[in-house]
Order: sequence, then structure tokens, then C-alpha cells
Amino acid sequence: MSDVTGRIEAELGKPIAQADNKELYRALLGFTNKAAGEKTEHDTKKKLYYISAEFLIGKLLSNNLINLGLYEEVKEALSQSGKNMAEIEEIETEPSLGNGGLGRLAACFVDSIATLGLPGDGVGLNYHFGLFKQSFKDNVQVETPDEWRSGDNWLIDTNKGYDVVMGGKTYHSRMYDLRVTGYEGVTNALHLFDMDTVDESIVKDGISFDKTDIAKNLTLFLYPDDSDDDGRKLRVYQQYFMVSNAAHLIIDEAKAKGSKLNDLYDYAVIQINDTHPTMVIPELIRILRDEEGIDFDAAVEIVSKCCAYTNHTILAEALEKWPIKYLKEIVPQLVPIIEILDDRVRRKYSDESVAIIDSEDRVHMAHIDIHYGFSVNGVAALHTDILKNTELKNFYDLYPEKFNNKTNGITFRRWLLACNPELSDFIISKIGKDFLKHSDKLADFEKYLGDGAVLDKLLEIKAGKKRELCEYLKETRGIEIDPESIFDIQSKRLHEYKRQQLNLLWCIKRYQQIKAGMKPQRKVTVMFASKAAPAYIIAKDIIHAILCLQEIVNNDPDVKDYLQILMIDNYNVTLAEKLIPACDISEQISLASKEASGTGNMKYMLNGALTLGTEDGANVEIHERVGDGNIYIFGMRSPEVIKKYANASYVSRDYYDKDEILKKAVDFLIGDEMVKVGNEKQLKRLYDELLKKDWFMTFPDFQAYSGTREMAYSEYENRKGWAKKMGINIVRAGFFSSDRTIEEYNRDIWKLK
Ligand code: 26Q
Repeated sequence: MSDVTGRIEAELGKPIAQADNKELYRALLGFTNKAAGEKTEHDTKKKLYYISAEFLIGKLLSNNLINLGLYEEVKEALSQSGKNMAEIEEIETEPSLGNGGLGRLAACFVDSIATLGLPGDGVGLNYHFGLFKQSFKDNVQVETPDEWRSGDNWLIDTNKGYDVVMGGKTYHSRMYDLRVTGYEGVTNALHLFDMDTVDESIVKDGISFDKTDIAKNLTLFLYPDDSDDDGRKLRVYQQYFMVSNAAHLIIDEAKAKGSKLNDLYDYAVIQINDTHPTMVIPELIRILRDEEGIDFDAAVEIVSKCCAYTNHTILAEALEKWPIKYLKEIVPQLVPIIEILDDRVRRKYSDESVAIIDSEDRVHMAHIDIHYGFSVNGVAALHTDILKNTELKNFYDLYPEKFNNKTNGITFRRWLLACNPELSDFIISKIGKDFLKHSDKLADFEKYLGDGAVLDKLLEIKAGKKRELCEYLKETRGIEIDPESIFDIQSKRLHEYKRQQLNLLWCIKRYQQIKAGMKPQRKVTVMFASKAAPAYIIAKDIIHAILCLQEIVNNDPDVKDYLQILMIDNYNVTLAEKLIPACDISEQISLASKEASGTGNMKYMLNGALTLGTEDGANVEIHERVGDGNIYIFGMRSPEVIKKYANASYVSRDYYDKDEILKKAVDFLIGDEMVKVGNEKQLKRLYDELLKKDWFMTFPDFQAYSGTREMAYSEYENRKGWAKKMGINIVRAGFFSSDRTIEEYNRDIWKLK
């Protein structure tokens, strides 16, 4: 009996052959957590704390086993007793503790930090329900709670906790840990704070609940709907609870290692993931002053040397500004501190735009981070340039030395090795497995791209992943798709700036052309996968329109051989792992300047999809690396867009009036066919939004988008040529490993070892 079999059976208390899959899952969980625990390291002086309101980690079983180097052995041990690893993996519920890019980035980062053997833990919240589950009924999104913790799960109760005072009441926290396994690296921790009094039974009717009962609701949901006052206040409660716990943990750990706290920055560096954890700055200042007897000026200086801030967006509505009256109600202990911080800024700089508290008594969270942190970074080169030159120009003028770029990345373990073993095995067979830890080595594969057999193999692997996706969609959703068709996929949160509506207009246009007898050479399956925020009305209207079009197109015998439209429900990490390896064309079509980086673009590229995209976010850097012939770039560039906003010169109707094809597609939204299967009010609202506003400028890019998309489809027919393009995308994806990103964070900001 192998050692692994013995250890699993010790967890089970019986032979593997006699256990059912649920018992095996529980046993593997225990076994894996213990194996991970053997790789924890404690003894470095300085440590990173990555504080984030979101960690979109995805399923952990296979990921942890791969990282620990145990996956193959475990699979073998199971199969010897007639058990199937894939079936056991299905039992795990995904922890969806994030919305999208920012949360998934945090998950990739903790993986890379542990892989590089760096001392760094994540700190966040233990949401009882992750991002809502999405289903569709009557062509409308329905939200239900995501009960990820109901079965066995990976959380380890540490029995540690702190008192946190909010709204004049004292609450006690409890810290749960998830082990973060590095690939051939160390095991770090993700500390998730919770409160024992949280009560899941208060959730009524979908995802609604009493937003005022903090003891019962604090960590109930990720990202409570903040379209009303109570929702916004709950978010402030969550944020303060998260950072107050983090601050106490950081101070405890520093003291345990001998810090006198006037040297805290030698023991702790804090990365603030967007503005959500910003209150850690005044909270640490408060603790150092009130609980540790350090004077205010010194406390400010110490804390400023610990904290670094990452900006993930330039969309105005996402830049947090909390009314000071919320803070007075919830965290009155921080208000005098924030007022002093504001006062100091005002004494130094007369420019009102850099103040912390504005004339409407709102606290600009990002401004606290920039004045009182030592580093400000954007997440892709273009994004950082826009921060420096436009969005945060007034700050860049004050502190040029603080600004730096860290182009995002993704972990190759989850996004290649685990989700596409066929492709990774093939690459490994040629160049070995070094590239999984040293991503620049992926370039060694490029010399094989002249070999016809290698190109055929890339096509064969892609075809296999497409067939796998077909089976998966058939099994889980009863959907049938044609594996010979082109898989054109847009998977990401639904947001107007990401422009799913542009893709939709193209789908309508193609439908109309097919109906008019213009039959394309090959069928295209257009897949959308996106959740819309529950209170985001237009986003839901866009989903509605896609679902209506899906119903029309998929039931029309004239078009079924040429076009299929699918809005796949409940996009999450697990679904992404199936969609991405199967994709031919990756839609990255945000309005230039609006997508800070994007990380899905990198995952698709690594798996051999070609990008159809605008010159935005990290697409710019993908374009630079693969060259014009291996990517499909279209549309306005960011300076033009920024100019259009600045002089308010854009009128969508002008484009509509001038372009007969566009006009016909837009009119279709409110035509008889759509109204018959949909809701006229919703469809009309979307139509009006486009015609009267179109804030994210879909119309000016429509022609270029259509032309470029169709060019990509025609180039797809040269299969060998396409395989070469796929290969170039794969081998040049090395730069987009999150290991590279984390090495840069460590080199320039954290300086851990
Ligand atoms: C703000 C105010 C009040 C309530 C909530 C929020 C809020 C919540 C979530 C603001 C932003 C987010 C999430 C942002 C996000 O996911 N941004 C994405 O970050 C990725 C990682 O850097 C980038 O690749 C994407 O381009 C960016 O959109």
C-alpha cells in the first residue's frame, strides 16, 4: 500500500474501496490540509498582508493537490480502488468570494506569493454566501444565495478573534484560515474574519435580508446591494470589521516577533487592494496612538511606511467616497483621525481636488491611500499612464515617486496545468515543466511552431477541449452545440463599459444577414457568460435582450446551421475553467481607456484563443507581444475616447442615422420578434439608452468591430495558419504569469526577501 493510500485511509477509517465519493472528498480534504500544513514557514521578520474584500479562489481540491505535487499519486490511489477523481472534484462547492477581476486577481496573487516562497498572507472576510447564483427564468436573471459552506469545506477555525467596536457596540470576531498552497513552494494563509452571531436564516425571498441587523448580517453576503443607504452602510461595517481585525492581527504578529511598533514597517507591509481596505490606515494610526501609546505624528509616519495601494478602475462610480455622516455613525473613533489627515493635506496643498474630505462632506478613500501610503500602482501600462496623466494627475504632480505600474497576471497552475492538462502535457513533452515556475521559459516552445505536426496537435487539443465543453453543457444545462463551429466567447461581468451590447448588435446583424440569404461559410457559436449586479438595471436589460435573441435565433430553422447564441448561466471560476480552454475567439471589446487591465484576456491567450479586442488595458501589452498578425484589434484608441468625453462631442444618433446596417440592428431590439419573446419596457429602455446616450460609445466602433470580427472568421479557415497564431499566443503569454507580477511587487514595493 502506498503512503498516500495509507494516509487517505487513515482519514477515512476504512479502505478507499468501501467509501462513497462524499466520504472520500471529506477524507481528501483532511489529508490535503495536513499535507499543506507541513509546508508552513513562520520565521521571517517582514511579512506581507494582502488585504482584500474579495478572494475569488474557486475550487481547491485539485488545485491544492497539484501545488503539493500529490495530484497524480492521489488519482492513482483512488483509481486502484475503482474511484474516480473527477467525480470527487464535482462534490466540492466553489467558494465564490469575489465579483470578478479584482477578486480573482487576489486569488492568483496568493498562489504566486506561496509559490515564490514569500511570507505573505491574505486577509479578508468569511462571507457565508458568495456571489449570488444566477439562473434565467422568462429571459430574466434570477438571483439565489450561493451556499458554498453547506457541505464539508476547507475552513480551519483558529479560535482566535478580536473585539471590534462599531456603531457604539462591541462585536467579537472569529478568524478562519484557508491554507494557500504554493506550487513546489510554501504554504501561507488566507485569514477570513467572521462573527459567530451571523444568522443565515434571515435571508428571505432570493437574496434579500434585513440590512440593519449588523450582528446577524455582517458577513452574510459578499458585496451587499449598495443601491440604498442601508446597503451602503453595511458595506462600511464590513470594511471596518475587516481592517480592524487585520490591524490587530498585524500588530500581534509583529509584537510576537519582537517589534516595538515604532519599527512596524520592518515587520509588515500592507497591500491595499483597491480602496475597500483603506480604513486600515486610520485604524492602525488609532491603535498605535490609543492602545500602544505612540504619539500621533510618529504613528502617521509609521503607518505610511507600511501601506501601499493598488487602483483597479478609473470608473468614477467605483471610486469610493463615503459620506462622513456614515463614518460618524459607524466608526466615530476614526473620524477625528481622518479630519486631522485631511487638515494636514489642506495645510500643505491648496488644490481642493486632492483633499480627503470634499465640500459635500464625503471622504475620498483613494485620497487617504495616496497621501498616506508609500506606493500607488495601476494594473496595466495603459491604465497606469491614464492614472498619471489624467485621472490622478494632480496627485502624480505631488508624488511622482509613489506611482508605479504592475501589469496583472494569472497563475499558470490553475489556468493551464489544471484546466488544460492536454495542452500543458504537450508543452511539457517538448520543453519540460520549468515554465510552470519560470514563465519566461514558455518562449522555448516557439521553435516548435515551424513543425506541422506540432501545429496539428494544437488544433487537435483545441478540438478535444471543444468537445469536452459540448459534453459539459449537455450534461449540466441540456444545451447542444456544434463542436465544428467557431467558439466565440465573451465571459466577464456584465457592464456597459465591457460592451456586451456591441457583441449583441453584431449577433443581431448576422442573424438579419442570414435571414436575408447571406450564408456564412461556417457556423459560429457565440457564447456569453456574465452576471449583472442585482441593482444594475441596464446590465439586466442587456442580459434580457441577449436571452430574447437566443430564443429567436436558436428556434429558427433557417439559421441553425450558421449561428447559435448562448447566454450560459452562473459564470464562476469552475465554468471559466471549462470555457477558456475551448475558446477560439476571445472577446475583449471594452471601450478603450475603461478596462483597467482585464485578466480573462490573458487566460484565453494562454489557452490558444485569439483576442478580438480594443486597444485597452492589458490587450495593449498582449498586442505588443504577439504582433499585428496574431490578434484582431479594432476601434477607437484611448486618446480619442478621452477627447470625446472631454469635449462632450459624442452623439450616438449621428452614427445610427448614417449606418443603415447598424440602424437595422438597433431597431431590431424593439421590433415585433423581440417584443414577442421579451418585455417591451426593458427592450425599449435599452434601445433608448443606446440611441439617446450610449455612454460607452458602442456605435462608433460598430463598423470596425464587424469588419475585424469577420476577418478573423475568414482567417480561421486557414487551419494551419490559425494554429500558428494560436501557438504564438500561447508561447508569448509567459509575461502574463502572476509569478512575474508578484516578483515585481516584491522587488519594487514589498522588499520581502
Ligand atoms: C465600489 C464602491 C461601493 C461598492 C462596491 C465597489 C466596488 C466593488 C468591486 C468597486 C469595484 C469592484 C471590483 C472591481 C474590479 O474587479 N476591477 C477589475 O480589476 C481587475 C484586476 O485588476 C482588472 O483586470 C479589471 O480591468 C478591473 O475591472
